[in-house]
Amino acid sequence: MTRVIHTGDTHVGYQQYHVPERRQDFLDAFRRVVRDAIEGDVAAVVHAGDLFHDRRPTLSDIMGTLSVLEELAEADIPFLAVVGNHEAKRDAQWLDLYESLGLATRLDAEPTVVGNTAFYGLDFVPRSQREDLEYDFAAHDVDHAALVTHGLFQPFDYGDWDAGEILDQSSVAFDALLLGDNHDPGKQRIDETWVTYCGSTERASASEREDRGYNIVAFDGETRITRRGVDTREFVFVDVELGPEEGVERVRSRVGEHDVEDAVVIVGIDGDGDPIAPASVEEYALDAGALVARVTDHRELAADERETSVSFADPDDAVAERVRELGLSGAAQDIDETVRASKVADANVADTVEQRVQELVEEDPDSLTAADSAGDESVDGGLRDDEASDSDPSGGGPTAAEADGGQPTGTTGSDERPEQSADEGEDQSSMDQFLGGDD
Ligand SMILES: [Mn+2]
Repeated sequence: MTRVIHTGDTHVGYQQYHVPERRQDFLDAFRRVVRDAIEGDVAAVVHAGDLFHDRRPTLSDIMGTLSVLEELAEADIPFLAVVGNHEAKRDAQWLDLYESLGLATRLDAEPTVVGNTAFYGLDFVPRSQREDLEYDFAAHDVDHAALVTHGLFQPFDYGDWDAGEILDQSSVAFDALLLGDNHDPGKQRIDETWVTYCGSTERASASEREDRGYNIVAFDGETRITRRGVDTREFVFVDVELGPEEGVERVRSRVGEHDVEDAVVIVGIDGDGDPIAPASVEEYALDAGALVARVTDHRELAADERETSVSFADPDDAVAERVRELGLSGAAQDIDETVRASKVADANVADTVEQRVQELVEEDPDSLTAADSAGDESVDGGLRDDEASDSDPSGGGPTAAEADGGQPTGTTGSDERPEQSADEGEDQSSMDQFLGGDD
């Protein structure tokens, strides 16, 4: 029997809600999974992509992840992984750095055999490039085979990549597809093959209400998939339906029913009643010891007859949603990321963009043509996990400010203005330093 942990969507480096504690939480969750692997003496940790939240993790994110992988290596447990859409760089990948240090194996079309199972990998592939895929995997001579990959797959909801098609076309018969990208865990069968998402290990969005965890997959004649939870920071969800005469007192008292110490408190207001200043509720929760408090007043959204429901509790979400609706080409999204969200210091944005446009045009003269429709491969978040990599919290700038101030926002706004610090640029480690690659 070969028993492995299947995890993914770790999103190390995500400073959610702009608080450093949240950034630490994502790394801590990864460490918990690895310690479970060591305690449970599994044969391998299989990672289905998005180890990092974006393609420019800071040096401390890289070092923190390194120390977790070292713990795993000391226990002689291999770390087998693929590259997800959030962290993908254009050339060498962060995973290659860890592989060069003997701490990881980047799975590919050749089998990596652990016990009685051959593991294969397929990195995230943008939609426009999927037609060319051949699903040509080298043969193995063990009892079982699993493919690890990253994307939104049918038959799961929101799937834009057909897992059944991969199974039909693959040169190797798989017992399981171990997937990342969709942060909601799930498993389904396609004929004899299990297709399963492990889910994220920390809440990368307030829409991830369920407890977080990972899969344990055992290959032993048949394939068995079970789940185990990960201890994460408390999120307190308070959904208040106000009556006609009710107001802020009612909301506060509902929040007061919960122990919010060190928690992320997410308050949603619906129904009738008086207008409410979200700040007063957020202050109340913070006074009670909450780490973060966010209030979304759905009544304001309803009054504005908005067709889509966007959570303005996190302006990053709102911006990511709008960018997604624009249906930009991959190249345009790349440039948007540089201008709005990346950690490029303001003073360097113009030069960086000029350089990027030149590179893009050299690579492919058509790269700046608009995508056919919103929701093409350029969409780097959205349904996938609600937090596009473009929504990197350390950026912000005019677009974020517009979305935050120009919409009927339910948050205070004032505490959410991302700090656009030129200093941050200095903290950026380029992989060039490590691998000599060209990013
Ligand atoms: Mn993800």
